[in-house]
Amino acid sequence: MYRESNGVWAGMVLAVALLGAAPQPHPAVASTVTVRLSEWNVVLSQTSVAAGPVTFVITNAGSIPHGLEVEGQGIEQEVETIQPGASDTLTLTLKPGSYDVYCPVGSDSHKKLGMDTHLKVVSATSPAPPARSGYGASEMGESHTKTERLQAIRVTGGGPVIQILPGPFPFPDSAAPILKAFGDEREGLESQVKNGPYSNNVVRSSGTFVVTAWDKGAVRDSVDGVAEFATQDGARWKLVLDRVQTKDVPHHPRFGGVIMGLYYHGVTQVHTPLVPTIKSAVALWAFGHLYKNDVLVTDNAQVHVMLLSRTRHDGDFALTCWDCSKNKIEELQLQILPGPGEPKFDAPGGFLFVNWEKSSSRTRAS
Ligand SMILES: [Cu+2]
Repeated sequence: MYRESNGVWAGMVLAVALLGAAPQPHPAVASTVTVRLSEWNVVLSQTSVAAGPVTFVITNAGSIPHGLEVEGQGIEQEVETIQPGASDTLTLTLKPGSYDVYCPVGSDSHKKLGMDTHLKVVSATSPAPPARSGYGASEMGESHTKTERLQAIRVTGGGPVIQILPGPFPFPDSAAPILKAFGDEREGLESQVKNGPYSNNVVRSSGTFVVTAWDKGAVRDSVDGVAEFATQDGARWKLVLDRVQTKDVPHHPRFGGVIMGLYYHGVTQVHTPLVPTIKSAVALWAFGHLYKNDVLVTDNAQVHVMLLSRTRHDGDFALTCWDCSKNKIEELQLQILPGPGEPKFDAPGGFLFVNWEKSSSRTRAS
């Protein structure tokens, strides 16, 4: 950053003076790291920086509020939540070592969705770090580290099976302030307040569902599973899962990949608030082959699978909580929508939504 050049130094003094800060005669000038926050990335202007004072110039380029925390070498510092389009700065004195730089919003749900990166701080006396490695380079390095995680979960649907029909969301007042932050997507979501898939309009059903998901990081996640169930009208449906959707579609309603251990929805501002706040053991979006009474409906059904903390009462299976994140993780949800550009299904609301209320799971490293 600092160069022994009178011209540059004079310019910096002038710039500092114009900003209203006292010009410093001696170069204890903080290094600057530019941070760009969005769904779901933290991108640094450089991946390493010299030890000493470091100023993070943080911009929220996303569409929901984010924050920034720097953690490592005994330091744990964060900024206040930054609104979309706004900026903030954070100046820290950093010793050599590795630091975790992430978004702490939503009890680390943003971090799990990918808002996590690392900064290396090198001794000021060692050779200077590359001035700028570029945005792309830092992102690529991160996705490589993520591919090292390998985990599998097998979920078996059990307990009462219910079909959820369209109806009003039972916690509209709780969802309203969160919906306000959804910008462009707000309108589409508001129609779901009156008549959406998270309703108390429930009928008993029957069926089986076994699904296995592999979290292999980046684009290699995979899924395998078959669901068979009957709907209210007596139709028999069969879904054969084909592949995980890996493309991230921020931030509602789909995300890419298999995600384990996520706290989201409701108050977290992660995905639609028209689902209570829950903790999920596994969540994913996938494509599948859908059959109705043994006749193929589509090879391109869009499928959401989630094993989550229980959201419904025994008995009437009404939604029981706006914050359900402390409940036992045993509700297996299967939502099926037509493929992009395809007609609605011949079912109430044009979608299929079935829960197995007391399901079980096994995880293993693979
Ligand atoms: Cu965030």
